[in-house]
Amino acid sequence: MNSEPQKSPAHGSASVDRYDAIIIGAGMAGMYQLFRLRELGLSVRVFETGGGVGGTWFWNRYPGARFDSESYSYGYSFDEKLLQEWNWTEHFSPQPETLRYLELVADRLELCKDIEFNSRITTAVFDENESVWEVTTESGRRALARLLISAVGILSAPTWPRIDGINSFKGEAYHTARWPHDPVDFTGKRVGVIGTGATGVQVIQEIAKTAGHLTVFQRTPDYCTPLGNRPIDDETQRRIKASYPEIFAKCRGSFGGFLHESDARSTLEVSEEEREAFWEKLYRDPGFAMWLGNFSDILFNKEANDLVSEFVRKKIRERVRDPETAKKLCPQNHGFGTRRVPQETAYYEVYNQDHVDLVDLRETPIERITATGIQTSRAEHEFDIIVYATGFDAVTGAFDRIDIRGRGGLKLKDKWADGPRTYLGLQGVGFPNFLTLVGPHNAAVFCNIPRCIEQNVEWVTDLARYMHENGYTRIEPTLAAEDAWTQHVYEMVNMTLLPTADSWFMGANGNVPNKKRTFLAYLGGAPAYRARCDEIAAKGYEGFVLE
Ligand code: NA7
Repeated sequence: MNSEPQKSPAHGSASVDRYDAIIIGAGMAGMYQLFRLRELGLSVRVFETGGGVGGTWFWNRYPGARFDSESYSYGYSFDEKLLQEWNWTEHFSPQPETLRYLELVADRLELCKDIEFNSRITTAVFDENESVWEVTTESGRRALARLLISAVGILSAPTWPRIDGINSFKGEAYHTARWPHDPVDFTGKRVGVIGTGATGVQVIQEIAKTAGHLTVFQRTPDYCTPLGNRPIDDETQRRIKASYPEIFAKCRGSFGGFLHESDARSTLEVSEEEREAFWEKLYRDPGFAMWLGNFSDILFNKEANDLVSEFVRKKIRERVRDPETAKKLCPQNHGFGTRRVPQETAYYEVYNQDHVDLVDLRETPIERITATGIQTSRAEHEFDIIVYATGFDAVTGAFDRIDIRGRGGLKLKDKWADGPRTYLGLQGVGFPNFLTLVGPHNAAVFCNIPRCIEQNVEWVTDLARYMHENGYTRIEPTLAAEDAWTQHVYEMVNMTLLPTADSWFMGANGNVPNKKRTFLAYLGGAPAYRARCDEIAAKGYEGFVLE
C-alpha cells in the first residue's frame, strides 16, 4: 500500500492519478471511511458533489431542519476526546449546529486535503484486466483505484414533482434538499409548501411563524408525533458526557441503533387502560419513543397496528380545532409506523392559525404550476414563494445518477431495475471491488444512521486490511450469496406491515418514472446484521470470492 497517489500512464494518453481507494461522497460515511482507510496507510481520494463536507447536513439547510435522533446518540463514537469537547446544545440538534460539528471533525482529522469538492462523479467503469475502477467527474477529471466505495447517502437525490408548468412559476421556488446558503425571508409573504413528510413537517412549522399566508398542499397525511426537543442544560451536559459508553452500548443493542427499544409485550395482551396509559407516556416521551419504543407487535399485527393508529389519530383530532381540517390530517390509507414517522413541535397547532390553509390533494389535485402560483382542480392559489418538500429518489437514486459499469459492461442501473440485489447491502455480483456503504438492503438504511455507518465502515476497513495482508486484489460475492441475502431481505420485510404503505422505504413516491415498488432497506435489525457481517468476516469472508 502506498499513501501517495501514483500516476498511471496505462489508461489513455494523459496520465491518471491512481489511488488505493476512491470514495464517492463526503457525508458522515465518506468522512469516516476516509479516516479509517488512511489510518491503514492507503492512498484515498474522496469526490464530493457539494462545496463542503456533511452530505445530508450540507444540503438540507431549510429552516427547521434538525435531528430526529437524540443528538448525543448521533455523533461519531470513535473519538473520546471529541465526545468530551463537543457540546450539543439541544436534545435534537438543528442543522447549522450539526454542520458545524461535521466541519470540526473534518478539521481535526484533516480530511479536506483528500477530498475534491464540487466534483460530481459521472461514470465509474471497472477494468477487468487490471481489476481497478476508473472514475470520471463532470469536469472530465479521471482517477483510478483498486477499491471503489460509495458513500452517496440514501436520501440525497431530490425529486421534484412531475407537475405541468413546474418551470413557469415566476416567484421564488426551492426544494428543501437544495436550499440556498443565504437565508430565505418569508416575512409577510404568500407561501405554498408541497409535501408533508418528515421534511415538510419541519419546514411548515418554521415558515408558519413569519409567512403572511401559508398554504400546505398535502397528498398523504402522516402520523406525526411530538419531538420533545429542549435545550441541554449544564447538568444534563455533564451527565451525557459521563455516560457516552452506556449511550452507545444501548444504541448498539437496539434494533435500529436508537436509544429507543421496543417493549416485549404485545399490544393485545395488556388491558385497555394499561395500553392507553403506556401510549400517553410514549406520546409525551421525546424522539421516536412512540414509533420504536412501542409494543413489539405494532408493525407486525394489523389489529395491534389499528389500535395504535387510532390512538394517534385521536391525538390529532384533540389538537386541531377545526374538525374538517383534523379529518384531513388523519391518515386513513396506511397504519402508524409503516412509513417514517415525522417528528413535530406544535405542527398540528399550525393549522389552528388563521393565516394557514390546508389543501387536500386527494380531493383537489394540483393541475399545474402557473406563473403566479398553483392551480388545483378547485382554485388558483397565488404565491410569492413555493417550497417543494417532495422527497427523494430514495436509496438507489444516487447510484442511478452515476453511470456505474461492472464486469462485461454491466450497468448497475440495469442490474437493479427490478429492485436491488446485493450481498449484505454491501456488494453486488458483477461489481468487483465496489462496496456500498449504507447501500440498498443494508441495515443502515433503517437505522440511527451514524451508528450503522460506523459498523459498515469498520467492516469495510477490516476487509481492506485482510485483502492487503493476504495479497488479494479482487473481491466479489457469489451469486448464491446474493440470492440468499436478497431473499432474506424480502422474507424479513414481508413479516411486517411496511409493504402495505407507499413510502420511500418502498421506493414509492410517484416522482421517479419506472421506479420499481420494492423494499429498499433491511429489517432484520442492526444487531443481527452486525453479527452476520462479523460471522462472515470471521469465516474468511464467506459468500465472497477473493482472488
Ligand atoms: P418523503 O418522506 O418522501 O415525503 C415527501 C412528501 O412530498 C410526501 O408528503 C409526499 O406525498 C409529497 N409529495 C411527493 N411528490 C408529490 C407530488 N407530486 N405531489 C404532491 N405531494 C408530493 O420525503 P421527506 O423529505 O419529507 O423525508 C425524507 C426523509 O428525510 C425522512 O424520512 C427522514 O428520514 C429524513 P406522499 O406521501 O407521497 O403522498
